[in-house]
Amino acid sequence: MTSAVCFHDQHYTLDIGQDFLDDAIAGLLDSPKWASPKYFYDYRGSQLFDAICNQPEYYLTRAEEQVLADRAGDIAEVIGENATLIELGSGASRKVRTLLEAVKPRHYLGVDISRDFLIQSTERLAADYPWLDVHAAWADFTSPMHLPSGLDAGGRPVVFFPGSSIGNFTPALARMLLSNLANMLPPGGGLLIGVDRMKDREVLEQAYNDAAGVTAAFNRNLLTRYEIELGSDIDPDQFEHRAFLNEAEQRIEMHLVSRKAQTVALGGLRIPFDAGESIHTENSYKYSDEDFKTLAAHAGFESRALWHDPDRLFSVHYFER
Ligand code: AVI
Repeated sequence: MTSAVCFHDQHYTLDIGQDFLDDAIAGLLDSPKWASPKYFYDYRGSQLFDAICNQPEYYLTRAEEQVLADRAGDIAEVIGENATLIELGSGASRKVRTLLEAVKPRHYLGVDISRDFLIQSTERLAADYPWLDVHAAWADFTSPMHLPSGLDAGGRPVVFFPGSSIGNFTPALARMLLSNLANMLPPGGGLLIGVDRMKDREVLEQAYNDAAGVTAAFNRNLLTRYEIELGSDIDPDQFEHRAFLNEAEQRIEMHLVSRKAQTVALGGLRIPFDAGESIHTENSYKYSDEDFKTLAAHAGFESRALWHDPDRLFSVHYFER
């Protein structure tokens, strides 16, 4: 599937290349069972993720927003004038507003897998910042991308990858994704990236088990998509949300655990679950600053700046190719 959205008379296309049913079946036939977290983000999933960001336990968003607000001037200085800002996983495009106001780039390109959410949020940006050339690409940014022509303003192209979304990839895949970005950028191109830091188990586990149950709803929404979009008879309520720190792997793991022995229909197959059997739905890796710099260096990025919130919960790194 290919789709493009454009504002201000410019357009291009990117391949989304997703096959939801094949991926869902592959994950549920495997042992242990898994699901790809990229499928969290349909319209409802994106809304739920937005609601997670407002939960008191989910410190990541507030900490990153504080870094961006406190350091907007420093960030603008390292990026320079006439930049092109490419936001990956732009979602509600909230954090980027602080940056846009400080950096005043010439072009903005939002890239997201959630099409309608992307269109809405980039349309809002285009309306709110009439001086900005706004583009949107419905794309799975885990595939290699190229910089669309027409976005060259003589300034620096900078990828903005907020939210510690890089943590949702294994370190090996994260390195590959960063290498793809490095290949997409010209020498001197920038990468402004938010990375969650390793910390106490309690703080981390609370962030993924909010009292209001929003993260649980976000996790189960994946199964609602299997039900509605893939015609499965799976009942999301028969699966329990579980999120915990796997200290050895330095990651939070999210699972959906079957409340009973059951069989589920999907794509013409019948898939058995034992009581207590889990579907591993997400990893959220946490990094020390040095470990993340090393990972980025292996992908071809040099560290230029690093900022933290006052409680040092979260890091915003700036790298150049
Ligand atoms: C998008 N990503 C960085 C979030 C995270 O913290 O790993 C997704 C999320 N999963 C549960 N809560 C939030």
